[in-house]
Amino acid sequence: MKTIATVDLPAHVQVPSYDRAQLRSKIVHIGFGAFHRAHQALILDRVLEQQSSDWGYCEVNLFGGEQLIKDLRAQDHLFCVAELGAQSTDYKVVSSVNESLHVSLDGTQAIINKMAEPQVAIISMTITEKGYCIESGSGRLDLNNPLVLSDLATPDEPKSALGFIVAALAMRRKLGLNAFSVMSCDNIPENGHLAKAAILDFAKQLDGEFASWIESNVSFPSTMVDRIVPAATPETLASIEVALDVADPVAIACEPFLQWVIEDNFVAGRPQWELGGAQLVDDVIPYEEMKLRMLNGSHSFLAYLGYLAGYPHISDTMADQQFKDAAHQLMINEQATTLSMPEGTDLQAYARLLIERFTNPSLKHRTWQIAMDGSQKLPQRFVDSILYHRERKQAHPLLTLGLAGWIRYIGGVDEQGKAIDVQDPMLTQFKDIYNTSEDDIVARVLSLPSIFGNTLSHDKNFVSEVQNAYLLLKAKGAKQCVASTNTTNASF
Ligand code: NAI
Ligand code: CS2
Repeated sequence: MKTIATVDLPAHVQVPSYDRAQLRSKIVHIGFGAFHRAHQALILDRVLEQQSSDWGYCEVNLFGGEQLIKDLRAQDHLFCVAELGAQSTDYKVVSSVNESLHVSLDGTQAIINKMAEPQVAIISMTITEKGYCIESGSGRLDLNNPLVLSDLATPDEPKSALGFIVAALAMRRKLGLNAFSVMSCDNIPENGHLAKAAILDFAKQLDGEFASWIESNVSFPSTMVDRIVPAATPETLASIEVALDVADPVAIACEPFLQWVIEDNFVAGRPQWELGGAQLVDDVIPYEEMKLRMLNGSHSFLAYLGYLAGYPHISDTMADQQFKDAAHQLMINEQATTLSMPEGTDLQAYARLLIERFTNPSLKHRTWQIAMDGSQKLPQRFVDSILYHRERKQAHPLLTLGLAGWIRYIGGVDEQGKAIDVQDPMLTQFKDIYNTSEDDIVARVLSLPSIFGNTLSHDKNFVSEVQNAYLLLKAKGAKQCVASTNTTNASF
């Protein structure tokens, strides 16, 4: 069978020029999904183009993505990244992946053994927000999470990413090997601290002394990761096939923009990511907050209200001037104002760039995809900023409207009366609230402590503001509400 690895690709496709034989699996990455291919794997590839180095990836999938791993192996671990600009597309073959494992193809032990090999210096992760099994209210491990309960009962047969990491660290300690660094590349605030809390809480349940060993030997650098990478669709794969002249089922399309800010804190070395465009800094937190509130916060606002208004993609919401203005105002008036950034950061320019990125018509990023897992995303995207404003008695009408949009969305019925396919780990709780409430849906949703903490539900004015926005949404629909909540008439 012809694959990307066996054919001569057309001249407009950038192909690797370095010797792959030197690569070793020094980074084990958990979560070979859309994002990792177009971000960390591509950045390492850029580094390898500029410097002779043995840093390579072993990709691991624990949940789903089995066919993807089979396809990846069938094409010698090569795949194409297509960067879709508003006018033109660049195609690049990424070759920084050395090998791959899947729990159902290779078994649990093979993955633990790989992570315990002496050359492994970093375990990185893009496992989605819910992969960390954290209670967002407390930031601690959720000891009632079914995966955690199962892994603590049988630590040699882990299922969660945390369980695998802890089992591999136990094996390394037993073998007298050094530890590795654990690097989260997920969209969660202080992702390094959160990964550390989850892993230490998990290890403490097994053995306090082992947990202290982890604390002294493992580092957990935080990272801010950014590139819009929608899920691959048959249409994007078909157009990439035309450009490559061969099918590539592992190919992924994304926007041209890319950013990676990494806390420089690695116990066993790291690639020279700077050569691939990453920024290595001492403190990532301000960059994370900027991105989570301004980019992801407005993404979620557009996703819930855009979906309700009947817009399938983010670029469709941007073609509606009222949505575009509202997103910009949300960024500037209600998110940027909550941030403390290093001197010289230009948040106005950042917001302008975000609007331009969201507008890219080549990028078919579904509002439904971004709307997924809201219970895991809202705390860092909306709630932290809402708390900031309420402490200062400042108005936040767009955050309130976004939140009301989410509450309407999780009700599972759109403005045309059609069912919404709501995907969320808390779906059962949402359904229970909707099925057993009369007029108190909003109040009951706002009383979910794992999303909203314990103070907001006691703030009567806040609850009634969200209730009013929710009722208005029901009565008038998302388009009218977005238009009437725009606080200035200035068009962006
Ligand atoms: P995806 O759906 O393509 O891949 C998700 C990956 O997570 C899969 O490899 C799956 O095996 C793994 N996974 C899911 N649940 C898991 C669990 N409980 N434990 C372990 N692994 C689990 O999604 P995609 O686009 O790769 O995004 C993944 C994450 O990357 C996002 O949730 C976000 O935190 C981060 N990210 C994504 C961006 C994007 O635009 N797609 C941009 C910036 C960050
Ligand atoms: C999006 C993000 O799916 C979502 O929730 O908001 O994945 C977004 O595309 C990225 O964070 C951009 O870096």
